[in-house]
Amino acid sequence: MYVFNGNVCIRKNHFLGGPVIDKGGERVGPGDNYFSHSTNNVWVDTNGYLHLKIDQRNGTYYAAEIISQQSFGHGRYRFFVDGRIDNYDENIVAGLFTYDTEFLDPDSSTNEIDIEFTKAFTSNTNLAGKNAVFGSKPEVPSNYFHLHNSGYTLPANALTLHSFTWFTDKIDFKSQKTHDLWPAQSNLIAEFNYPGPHIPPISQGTEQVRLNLWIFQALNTTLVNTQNLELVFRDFHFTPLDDYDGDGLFDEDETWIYITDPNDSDTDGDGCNDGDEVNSETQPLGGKC
Ligand SMILES: [Ca+2]
Ligand SMILES: [Ca+2]
Ligand SMILES: [Ca+2]
Ligand SMILES: [Ca+2]
Repeated sequence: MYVFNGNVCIRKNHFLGGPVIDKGGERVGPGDNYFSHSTNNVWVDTNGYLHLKIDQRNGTYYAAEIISQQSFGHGRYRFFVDGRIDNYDENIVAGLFTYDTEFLDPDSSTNEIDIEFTKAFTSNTNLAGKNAVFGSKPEVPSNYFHLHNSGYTLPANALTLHSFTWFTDKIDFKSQKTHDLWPAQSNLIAEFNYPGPHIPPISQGTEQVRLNLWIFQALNTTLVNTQNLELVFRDFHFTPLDDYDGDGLFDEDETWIYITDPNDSDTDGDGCNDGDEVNSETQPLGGKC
């Protein structure tokens, strides 16, 4: 069911099982930042939480990025955030995303699926006054970043959980308060079910998860609010889209949403399978068929 990459890999001091990026000491994208793998910028604390921090040394800001070793593919990605994103400087950007290194040609796109926290994307008037947005950047059309909603606002709340579920033909995004896997509806912050067409394909299994914290247009930007330059991830989960009993409902959804048996395609034994009963709004746990 779950693959707790965070828990397994934190012991090796490599959250997400991957190396910390050192982008070579030159200003690079995103945002023409210097990225550093110094422990001033990226570290895992004694609780096993990953810290990303923009750090100023000798008058220069250094941004942080980490990349997963594993390519996960289709499935549900959950990011357990601990941080007051609402009080960041307006030019800070945090990214939680997949990125495909097969498409590193700068003229090509990178097949991203993104959740981004920032107040900096003011050129898009739909995002004015917001501090978060769901999006993706498909291979075609090249360099086209598709913002999938009008942005949303993360509240003055430290613990938030953000997820996207990547299917062949859609992406479901969600942000919520609390770290409950299945929270009360009142804790939902934003949700967007994107039907395409800009869905990144699975290419060669080369896409990986990246987490970063950087400065928008860093070459020309001075941070005004330097009180909060950090983002903490308590955990990361990836859940593959398994349907063990072939009834059209994912194992995880059967266990937590529908309370049906993920190992039995017809939980109530009435001759109609669980997926059909959920879709036709009959009762998979009894009653009508
Ligand atoms: Ca199933
Ligand atoms: Ca079932
Ligand atoms: Ca049934
Ligand atoms: Ca039934």
